[in-house]
Formats: sequence, C-alpha cells, structure tokens
Amino acid sequence: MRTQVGIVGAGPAGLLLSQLLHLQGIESVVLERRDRRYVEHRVRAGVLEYGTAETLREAGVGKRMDSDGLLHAGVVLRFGLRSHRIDFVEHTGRSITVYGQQEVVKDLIAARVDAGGDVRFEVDDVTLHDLDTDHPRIEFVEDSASDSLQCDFVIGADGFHGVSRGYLPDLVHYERAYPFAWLGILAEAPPSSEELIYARHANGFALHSMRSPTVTRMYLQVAPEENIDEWPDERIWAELHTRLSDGSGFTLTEGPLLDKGITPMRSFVATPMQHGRLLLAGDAAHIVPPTGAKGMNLAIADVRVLSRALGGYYADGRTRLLERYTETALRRVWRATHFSWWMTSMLHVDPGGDAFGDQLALAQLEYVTTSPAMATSLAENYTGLPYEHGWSYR
Ligand code: FAS
Ligand code: PHB
Repeated sequence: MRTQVGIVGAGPAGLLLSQLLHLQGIESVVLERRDRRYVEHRVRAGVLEYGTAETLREAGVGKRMDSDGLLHAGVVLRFGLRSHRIDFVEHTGRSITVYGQQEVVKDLIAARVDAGGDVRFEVDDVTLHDLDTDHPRIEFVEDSASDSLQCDFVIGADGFHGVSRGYLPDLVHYERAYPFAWLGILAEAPPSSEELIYARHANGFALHSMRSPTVTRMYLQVAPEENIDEWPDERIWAELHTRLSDGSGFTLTEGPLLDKGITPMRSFVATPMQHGRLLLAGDAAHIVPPTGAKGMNLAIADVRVLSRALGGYYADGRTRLLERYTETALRRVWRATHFSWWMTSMLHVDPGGDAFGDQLALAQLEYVTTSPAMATSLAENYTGLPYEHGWSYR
C-alpha cells in the first residue's frame, strides 16, 4: 500500500487532518485500533472553542454542529453559595459551542467515508519504520494479515496511550499529576441550567454541563484512586446536589445514567512533537486536565498547523512550516496548559487540607468575578485565543 500521509488514530486529530488534507487534494490513510462503533460512542469532551467551530465549518463538517450544537455566550462560576456569570461575548465578542466530541467524530468519519476516504478500523500491531528517511513505513495487521503502508509522512494521532510518541528518540516531557480525578456522568435529564456551572464547594469541585436539551453531562472531583463501584447513582446525585447548590433554590433535575466513569487528571507536554518524517498531533503529544475544556481544542489547533504545513510541502516543496511545527504548536499548547492548570487549581479542593491553598483559590475566584480585566482573561482563554498572532495559523 502507498499513500502520501499515513495517520495513526481516528480521533478528532487524525480524522480532521485526513479531511483537511483531502480538501487540498492530498491523499491519506487513517489506521485505527478500535472498531467504528466504539470510536463513535466514546464519551469525552463537550466544549468547542470559537475557532474549533470555525475550523469544522471550513472542513465542511459543521452542518450538524450548527443545527444540534448549543451556542453559549457565557459560563457560571459558583462558590460560597453565590453564582457569578462570565460573559464571553461582552469580554471577547466570541462564544463557545457545546457539542459532544463523539458527534464531531461521527461527522468527520461520515465525511471521509462519503468522499471515499481510506479509514481502517480494527487495525492491530501498528509499528513505524524508516522515519529518518523520505519513505517512512507503517506496518500493521488487518483481518489477521500483515500489511505495510509506504508514505511520505507519518502522523501520530493515536492519543496519550498510543505507540507513536515512543518513536521519538530525543523526547523530553513535562508532567504534573493532580491529587484528584473526575467522576463523569451522562444523564437522561434536561439540563438544570442554560449554561455550564463550575462550582467550588468545601466537599470538592463539581461541573454541570450538557449535550442536548435532554441530556446532561456532569462531573465530580474524586480521589485519583477512587473506585466507581463505590459510587452508586444515589451517592453521585446527592453529592452533585450538595456541591452545585447556590443557597437560593437552584434545583438539579435527576434522570437515568447513560454513562459513568472516572478520568485521571494530569498535565503532560512532550517535546519535540516531531522527528524525521514522524509528527505528533493532539493527545499523543500533550494532555491537559479537562477543567479548561482544552483537550480536544488543542488537538484541532495542532491539526490546523499540520494541515497548512503539509499543504505547503505538497504545493511547492516548502518545508519551513514543517520544520517549525513543534515551536508553533507548543506556543498554544503551553498557553492552554497554563490556563487548564490555573482553572484546576482555582476550582478544586486539595484533599490534603491545604488551608492556605484554599484561601488563595477563594481570593482568586473573588478577583476573577469582580475584575473586568480578569474576567476578560478567563473569557479569551476559555473561548480560545485567536489563531492569528502566532497562536496557531490563520
Ligand atoms: P484520541 O485519544 O481522541 O484519539 C486517538 C485514537 O487513536 C483513538 O481512537 C485510539 O483508539 C487510537 N489509537 C490508540 N493507539 C493506537 C494504535 N496503536 N494503533 C491505532 N490506533 C490507535 N477533553 C476535554 O476538553 N473535555 C473533557 O471532558 C474530556 N474528557 C475526557 C475523558 C477521557 C476518558 C479522556 C481519555 C479524554 C478526555 N478529554 C477531554 C480529552 C480528549 O477529548 C482529548 O483531548 C481528545 O480526544 C484528543 O483527541 P486525539 O488527539 O485525536 O486523541
Ligand atoms: C463537557 O461538557 O464534557 C465538559 C465541559 C467543560 C469542561 C470539561 C468537560 O471543562
């Protein structure tokens, strides 16, 4: 088999890159370990930055997002039984779109398959070869038969637990572990608030989000080693009621749980994001705690840079954007990594009982909800920094 760009991983990064390359007449093959149903039903991110929504429209996959996605002009911070709204439009003129990652993935797979794109599921034992040459190769097993894909470039879009990062010989990584995790639920219940609520309560953090007018997505801060079996539905709802209460009649509508799970929290950045003809994108290179809703948006931003860099190479042999990919991508990655760490530190309660840290967090929340300058800072990071001025490529 031969193609121009071999892509490992059919998550948002791999699929969007394949679509953006296709629009430039560049061939790719996507090799995915899981089956299509699994990939299309994996419940993950929910918030699309303003620029992410624009990118999906430019990629020709924004139609269902625009009809089913929920446009939000602000977010609520709740602490000390008081609620404070940060108005994104007032501070930045931008909004966010609430639309599940699995819907983005479904739209991208449909677009690729409809265009006759080559997306292969249930592919095993991917190994990468000759990455230091101009003819790298991906070996894999499909339907129990070994196969090989010759290409010009290999893109590692296989997430944090993928294989690609392991092929970078001179990799350095920066990491921070957090003393908590998120217990996430998907409930068949109408959202109890029009907008997202980030709540800091003495018991811990809670987040009220949503997926549609009938499906609510919520999270609770729990211990990192927490066992989901110790969280029956009743205990989850009781804790959500407690942590999300505002002392003036806010009621949370309950409903049957469609999904529940515990996600560990970490900050992780690998550099460089490339070696020879291998380039990493998305979670394969970086992970952020979900408090800033940046994970999937960073994957999309990496792919914008990559798609433009590969486009320039195939158009007229330009290699400058490819050579500077790591430097360009990491500028936005570190900004989002700081923002995600800052939101996490401000909104979570240190289980070690750090009274000093608690006072710092409350002082920060007080400042963010009373200073227009701080509210603007939160709003511009949350809605996504503009792609110009080096925060990616326009
Ligand atoms: P992905 O992990 O989405 O995709 C990688 C793909 O590569 C997967 O389909 C995987 O099956 C495949 N793959 C892996 N190894 C392979 C191999 N060897 N061969 C072939 N294929 C292989 N972000 C938020 O903003 N908000 C959230 O609430 C949120 N919740 C999350 C919950 C969980 C449990 C996880 C793991 C992540 C969450 N994230 C969240 C982050 C998430 O949305 C990621 O940022 C996003 O999926 C990144 O997209 P990709 O880089 O494409 O990686
Ligand atoms: C979600 O809706 O899944 C979501 C929203 C905001 C976050 C994290 C997750 O910060």
